[in-house]
Amino acid sequence: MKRRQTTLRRIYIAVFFVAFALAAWLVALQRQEVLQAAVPIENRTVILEAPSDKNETPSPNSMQQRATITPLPGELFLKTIDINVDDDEDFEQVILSKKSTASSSLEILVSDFSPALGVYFRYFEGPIAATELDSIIVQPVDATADGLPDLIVQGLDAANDQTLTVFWRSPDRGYARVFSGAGSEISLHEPDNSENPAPASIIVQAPSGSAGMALQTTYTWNRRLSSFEKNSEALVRHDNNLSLAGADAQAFLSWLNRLWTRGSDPSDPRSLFLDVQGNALVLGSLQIQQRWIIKSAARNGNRLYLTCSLSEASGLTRLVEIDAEAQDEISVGIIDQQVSRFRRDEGWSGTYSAASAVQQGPLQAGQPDFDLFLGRYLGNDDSVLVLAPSKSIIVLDKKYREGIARFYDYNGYRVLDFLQIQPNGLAAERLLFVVSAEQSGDGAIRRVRLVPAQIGPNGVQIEYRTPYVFTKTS
Ligand SMILES: [Ca+2]
Ligand SMILES: [Ca+2]
Repeated sequence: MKRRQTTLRRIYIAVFFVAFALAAWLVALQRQEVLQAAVPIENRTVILEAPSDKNETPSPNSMQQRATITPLPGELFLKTIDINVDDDEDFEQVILSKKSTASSSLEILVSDFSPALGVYFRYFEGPIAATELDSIIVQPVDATADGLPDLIVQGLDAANDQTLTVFWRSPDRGYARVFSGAGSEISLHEPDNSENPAPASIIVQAPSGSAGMALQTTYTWNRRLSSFEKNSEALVRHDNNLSLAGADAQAFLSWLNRLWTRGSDPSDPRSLFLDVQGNALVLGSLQIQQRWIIKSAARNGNRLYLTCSLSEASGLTRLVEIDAEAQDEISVGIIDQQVSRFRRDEGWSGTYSAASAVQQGPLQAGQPDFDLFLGRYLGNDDSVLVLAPSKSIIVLDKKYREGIARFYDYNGYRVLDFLQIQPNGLAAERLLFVVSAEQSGDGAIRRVRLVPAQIGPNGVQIEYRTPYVFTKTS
C-alpha cells in the first residue's frame, strides 16, 4: 500500500513537471509571437537555415487565397503583388500566372477593384517575356510620357537573359502590350527632364559574334502608331576580358564573398558584403545597414542577378544586378519592386572595389585563418568573446550581443566584423575591430587584441579607445 502511494506521488510530481514545462513553453511561444508581431512587416528578417529549398514554388492554394480573384479552370496563380498601378486611391493586384501547368510562359493579370460593385474583377491579362518567377519586378512607370502610368515588367528568361515587357495604358481601353523582348542587357531609359517629360527609350544589348563588341538596338516610342519602333542598331565596344571561374551562380557568389566598398562620394561611403553562409546581402552606409535575404541567384556570364527580400513573407522584392568588371571591381544596379509610381532610390548603385584587393587571389573565400580563431575567450571586466561559424557572442562593457562574425583582410589589417542579430532576427549593431593575435609555438591563438575601428573611404580608421584583450580558454 505504501509503495503504491509513493508510486502515485511520483506520478503526480512527474505530471506536474510535464504540465509546468508545457505551460512555460506555451508562454515563451506566445511571447515570441507577440514580439514578432510588434515588428513592422517590412522589417522582419528571417535567417535561413539552409538555402536548399529556394527553388520551391509557392503552393498554388496559398497563392489563390491571397489573390483577390479566382483563377479560371486550369489556370495557376503563382505570385500576387499588391500595387497601385494607376495612381488613384485604391490598390490593384498584379498576379503572375500560368495558363496551365504545362505552359512554360508566364502571364500577368491585373485585378482591379470596382467601387460600384465592391468586388475585384479581371481587368487585364497579357503574356510577359520573363519566365523565371523569382526574378520578376513589376513597376508602374509612365514610359510613354502621356501622363498615364504604364506597366513595366522586368525579369529573366530560361537562358538567364534579361527581359522587358511594356504594357501601355491607353486613356480608355486599358492596357496593350507594346514591347516584349530579351537581351544580355535590356533596359528602359527615361529622359532626365521632369519639366518636360519625354517618352523613354529601350536599349537592348546582345552578343554580336565579334570579340569585344556587342550589338545594341534602340527602340523609341512612336506616339502616332502607339508602339516602340526600332530606331537604331549599332556595334558597341563591350570590353570585359575578365574570365571568372565556373559558369554557375555559385562560383560567382564565392568570388563575391568579400567586403566591397564604394568611395566615389567621400561623404557617403557605402559597403556591400555577400554573406554566402548566411545567404544574405548586407548593404551598409554610415547611417544604416540592411540585411537582405537572397531568394535566388542566377548568372549570365559576368553578370549575377540576385533576387532579395527583407523577410521571407515580404512581397517587396529587390533585384540586384552585379557585373564583374575586373578582378577587384564590380558595378551594382538595383531595381526595387514598388507599390506605387513613387520609386525609392537609396543610392546603393554604383561601382564598388574589393576592400581586400591586395591580398586576395582569384576566387578565394574572404575568411583567411578564421578557423584558427574559433573558440571561447575571456577578457577583463567579465567580457566574453565566443567565435563560432554560425553564431558568435560578444559581451563588452556588460552588454551581451550575439550575431555573426566575419574576418577580412583590409589593406593589411585583419578586421573582425561583428553584426549583431536580435532574437527576432533583425540585424542591429555592427562592431568593427582591428585584430592582432599572440600565437604559441604551434600556431594556436593564445590571446587576441581587438582595437575598435571604422571602415571609411580612406581605409581602416582606428578609434583611439582602449583595446579589448581576450585570453583564449578553449
Ligand atoms: Ca489604383
Ligand atoms: Ca503612359
